[in-house]
Amino acid sequence: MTARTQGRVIAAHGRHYTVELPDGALIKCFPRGKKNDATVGDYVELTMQGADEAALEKVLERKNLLFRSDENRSKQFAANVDQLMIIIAVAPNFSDDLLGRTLAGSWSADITPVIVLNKVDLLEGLEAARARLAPFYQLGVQIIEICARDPQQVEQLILPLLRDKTTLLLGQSAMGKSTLLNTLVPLALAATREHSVALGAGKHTTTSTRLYHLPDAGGDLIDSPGFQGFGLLHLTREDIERGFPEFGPYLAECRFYNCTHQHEPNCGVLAALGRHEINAARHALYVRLVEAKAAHDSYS
Ligand SMILES: Nc1nc2c(ncn2[C@@H]2O[C@H](COP(=O)(O)OP(=O)(O)OP(=O)(O)O)[C@@H](O)[C@H]2O)c(=O)[nH]1
Ligand SMILES: [Mg+2]
Ligand SMILES: [Zn+2]
Repeated sequence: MTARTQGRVIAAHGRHYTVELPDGALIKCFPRGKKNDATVGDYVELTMQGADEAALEKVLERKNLLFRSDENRSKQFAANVDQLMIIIAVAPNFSDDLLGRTLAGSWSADITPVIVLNKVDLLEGLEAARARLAPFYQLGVQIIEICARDPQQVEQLILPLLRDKTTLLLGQSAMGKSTLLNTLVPLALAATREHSVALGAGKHTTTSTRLYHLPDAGGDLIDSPGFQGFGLLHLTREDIERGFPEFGPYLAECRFYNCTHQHEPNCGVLAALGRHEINAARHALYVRLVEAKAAHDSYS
């Protein structure tokens, strides 16, 4: 019997994976049998078949898995992530709804999110973008303003956060994820493109998720294709609640232990909402997520 080797998935390409061995060798890896649920960031067990190919035998236990699930599809973003960097930009416009969902997905998976506001050189839209971020400042989320093309800024403001961690870059198309990657890892040579050049909705410049090593810092960065939806149908109502940490201090004031904070009497969250201590748009997002989940469950 061939000895088993361990490695980490650095890229997934439909039917096969690229796995990196501890010595840095890159192995083309096919899943054994039909099961094909490894994702970028996974630690896996392989049996070598020749010098640079192997069978993927087993996905080792995950620390976490960031996931999205919409009505007709679900997608694993990445596994074993220490930190999520949500990239938004002064232009094109970012979606508050998607930003809120991404944060909720991150917190409910126990991954610390950081928001990066990119393209701050586009001064015209800067104040408006900052104003839209006000609720997220209030939540205490770390928000970093950068120009991803500027190596000095990136080195000072972003690099210190990345050391010895696996960081996932996530966000809508054209926000500058791959631009930031290229500034940090020049050898990545990732393609970047003006949004106006992209051929309408559904076109992303980056087409697959991939993990890169930072050249000097020790730490990994995962670049991913932009998304247009972030369904959270796989989360239970309790998981969704964990995606809204600002509810936390008020939960003890709810009369019912299984309060859903939507219509119940003596609800601490609704009371705080009434006093404007909880942001109305955030509570509305929570209700949308819980209602989508309930509708999905009752039809499946
Ligand atoms: N003005 C300005 N433009 C930037 C900045 N960072 C990135 N861009 C531009 O924004 C466009 C989109 O950048 P990408 O890095 O391709 O965006 P992305 O998030 O990787 O997009 P997808 O791969 O489609 O998800 C490119 O034309 C970049 O040159 C910045 O700091 N300022
Ligand atoms: Mg990209
Ligand atoms: Zn309540």
